[in-house]
Amino acid sequence: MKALITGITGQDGSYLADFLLSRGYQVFGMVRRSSTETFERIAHIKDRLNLKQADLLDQLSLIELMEEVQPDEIYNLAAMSFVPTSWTQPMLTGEFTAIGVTRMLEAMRHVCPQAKFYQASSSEMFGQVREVPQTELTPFHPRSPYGAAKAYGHYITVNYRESYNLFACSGILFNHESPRRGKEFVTRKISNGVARIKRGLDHELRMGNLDAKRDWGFAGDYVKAMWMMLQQDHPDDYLIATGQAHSVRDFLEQAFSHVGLDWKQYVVQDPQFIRPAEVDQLMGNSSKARRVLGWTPEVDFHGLVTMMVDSDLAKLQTVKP
Ligand code: NDP
Ligand code: GDR
Repeated sequence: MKALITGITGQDGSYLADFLLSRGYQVFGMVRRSSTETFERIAHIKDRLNLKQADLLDQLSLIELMEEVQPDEIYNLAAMSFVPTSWTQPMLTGEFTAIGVTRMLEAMRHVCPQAKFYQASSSEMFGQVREVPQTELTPFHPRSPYGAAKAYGHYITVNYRESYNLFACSGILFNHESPRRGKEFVTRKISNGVARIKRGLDHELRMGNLDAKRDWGFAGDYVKAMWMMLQQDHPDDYLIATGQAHSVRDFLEQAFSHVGLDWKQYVVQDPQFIRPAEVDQLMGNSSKARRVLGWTPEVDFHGLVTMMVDSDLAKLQTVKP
């Protein structure tokens, strides 16, 4: 089986590549050209991957990529994924995160319509939530250009499935984290900040809204759900979440206490990290995925926090203040 992953250099792409290689897949990764390589997360498997250059902004590059690879499964994970940047670069976010999905679907429709397609949709589409917990049927109310772009990507995936009979699935994934998470996202910012303070490299951690609540899971568990969706007889949409919500404050408390520190002595609130519009709380009901796919998360909130802090502490072991 041949799988094509866009966004293979990102957090999810790297875990998905690990998972698919372990199942005997031939894994092709789409990477965009840059002056320096961004292969840190896939360095351990790079020799086993087939990396190909193409870009979500360039339709012909996607068509040629699919002609060359002829994939059985396509996982479209590439996107501009950091919510704050979507306010400063809303047009680019729309091009990557929204129209990029249509470019992928068009390439697949023309070159390999029998392939199976996974779209990385997001709980950010729920935004100002209409009900708690959210399900596949909860109406969307995005609160950022990123959330709006993802809502477009979700609907165009459903639309291509219904219009052209493609095997196209949309996974509505809630926040998922890991030691490979980018350092600007709140969980990794905290785990890295705690490790730096513990090692004497920093004395404070500057944060935004501590009241926001998220349903945080482990990325390694969530990439399995992506694959499971494509193994079904029929394409459909699934919500993936733990069903537990915690505040940013809870995350801080657990992360600092794991290394024997009191978070209140180090955290400073900084208005530069407050967003123009906030998503106050997200919590998902993933009973459809649990029932139909047989998916369950294996890492809980405490396990996730300690995994991330321990990993960052280990990375800084030899760094001197
Ligand atoms: P990351 O930000 O870690 O990775 C994004 C990837 O997209 C990188 O490989 C990046 O490449 C690539 N990329 C961005 N723009 C382009 C482009 N124009 N052409 C080709 N590649 C591009 O994201 P995650 O791994 O965390 O998330 C994966 C997907 O899932 C994203 O679509 C995200 O929006 C979505 N999602 C994530 C959730 C989460 O909690 N992590 C939850 C719900 C949805 P490069 O290395 O070159 O920058
Ligand atoms: P999110 O993730 O916006 O949910 O999108 P992020 O970790 O950036 O923010 C989560 C919440 O924490 C609050 N917060 C801070 N956030 C950051 N980044 N930095 C801070 O200092 C800070 N202080 C408080 C935020 O206001 C927010 O409420 C992630 C991305 O992976 C998306 O691509 C994905 O679709 C969604 O998760 C589901």
